[in-house]
Amino acid sequence: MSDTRIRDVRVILTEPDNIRLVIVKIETTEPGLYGVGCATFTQRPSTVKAAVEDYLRPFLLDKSVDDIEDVWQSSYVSSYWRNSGVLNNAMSGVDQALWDIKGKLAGMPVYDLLGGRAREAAAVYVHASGGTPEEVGDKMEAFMEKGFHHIRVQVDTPGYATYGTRGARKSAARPKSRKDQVSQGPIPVTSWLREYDPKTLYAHPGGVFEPKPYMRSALGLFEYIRGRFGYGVEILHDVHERIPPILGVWLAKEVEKYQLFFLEDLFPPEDQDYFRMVREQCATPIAMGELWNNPHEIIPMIRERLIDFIRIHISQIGGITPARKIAAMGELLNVRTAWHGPGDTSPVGHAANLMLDINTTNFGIQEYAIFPDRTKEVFPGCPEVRDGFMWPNGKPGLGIDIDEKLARKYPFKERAFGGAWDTVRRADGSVVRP
Ligand code: GCO
Ligand code: MG
Repeated sequence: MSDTRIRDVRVILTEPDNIRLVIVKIETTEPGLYGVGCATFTQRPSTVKAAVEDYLRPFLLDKSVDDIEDVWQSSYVSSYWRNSGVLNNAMSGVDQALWDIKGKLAGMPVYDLLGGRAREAAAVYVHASGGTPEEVGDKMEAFMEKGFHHIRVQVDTPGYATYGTRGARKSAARPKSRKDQVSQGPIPVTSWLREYDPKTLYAHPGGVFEPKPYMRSALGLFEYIRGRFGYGVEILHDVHERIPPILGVWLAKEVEKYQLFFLEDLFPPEDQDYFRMVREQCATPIAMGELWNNPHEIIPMIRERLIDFIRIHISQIGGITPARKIAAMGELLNVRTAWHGPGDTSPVGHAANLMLDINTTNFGIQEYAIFPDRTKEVFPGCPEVRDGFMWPNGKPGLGIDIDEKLARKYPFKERAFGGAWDTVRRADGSVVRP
């Protein structure tokens, strides 16, 4: 039991790679001893900052750094209403920072605090996307030459907004601000009966998404990839919750022959009961979780083995403390982890992911956003990825730091619409889940 206490709780906002990141730094009464944690909710960063500075900071000052579990449980009920993304991210920043401090005090990496290593490194997957299947294949080939064996593949749906590709907004010029946002009015009824002409579609920032053209493009991509590379490479795909559920059931059955490593976000959380239909009809491996904030969403899906991979964004459920319990539940039911790890998980969040990846028996795969050097310089100790694996550096705590002086070089930029996630719409103008 150390008598080290929390002296200050600060939030650092930075965006070295044009993605807004939120880091919590806990400074202690021990000179020079501090911890860092990821609290990144990139669409609502300033609300997380307020949740930390206005509520958790006064609640935590002068508490012992030792009792992470007590800090988490008391913070969890300190807002009375709980399980929200903003409050969970705030708690995650504190939680991960306290695990970082505990590791530094113990002189060991967090995975050793959790019981040591189940593996030396964590296999990762990276993102290959493109305008055509050939372009996706070329990106895959480049990744495979670098030793990556698991690759997420996403291809444009010509003329439409497609999640995970650069062509997302080809169907509409992206207005600079709300006042530039112009609607060309609804599409003429006649075009409803055939492939839409992108020039006549609703002009709005996120572009137009239609399920069937997307599904045909995705299936064409998998056919092409398996034809070009065979079955020796693992491919993953993210539906991103955009298609009507019954089409998702059909898609899961249709892709079974392509032997995906997993099919992600086939349904939105609101429709996740449909996974029962998928389980009854096919063996396509299912991944879900980045949109979960609440145990009530998570527990049934693991308890009933309705998923194969837990895709939770760890800061969205409150940090390492809850994540390790969910991983343990998954282990008992043989559901594997695949923690969310895009560019809007900070390098500190990737380091936290890695601590669990190294310790957890039911590890599945780790998503990895390839950070540019600019970002790695802001976060010394950013987990290293080579030969398709993410490697721990063995340093105490999370093994990562933040260079605050450099972080200040990348303040948040002004963004139209407050930096909202794209408003993607159907051709009739109705909103599509993101
Ligand atoms: C993924 C995710 C991300 C999210 C993004 C939201 O599988 O990595 O779907 O791409 O869309 O993190 O901010
Ligand atoms: Mg996803």
